[in-house]
Amino acid sequence: MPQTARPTMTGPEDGDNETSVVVRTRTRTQRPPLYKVLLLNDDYTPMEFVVAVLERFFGMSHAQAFEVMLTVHKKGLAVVGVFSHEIAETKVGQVMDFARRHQHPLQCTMEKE
Ligand code: TYC
Repeated sequence: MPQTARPTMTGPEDGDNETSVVVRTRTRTQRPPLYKVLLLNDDYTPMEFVVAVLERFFGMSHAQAFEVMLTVHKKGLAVVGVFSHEIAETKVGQVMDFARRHQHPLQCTMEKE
């Protein structure tokens, strides 16, 4: 049998019916949700204890801590920090433990921002 010579073709037009498609996938960067940590007022926890809590667990200066404590005292609550879920949970736990160990009814909670 005589061999039939054919020109060599490669690539998108080589007759294999393949079509090249450029696919661009949009990258949507997800920011992790943030949580507000709230300190609540009560009638019994001493002011200086609250100030100590804000200095110890939220890295506030004495003046800043005193100011925030007074805000909670007057308004009923204040946001004392905004954190990732894990850090917020840790802060709430630390404050609640510290208050319980000192037998103060101080309440600290978190809520999604
Ligand atoms: N209201 C308290 C008092 O008069 C002081 C206080 C401030 C308590 C802030 C809790 O989160 C608080 N001793």
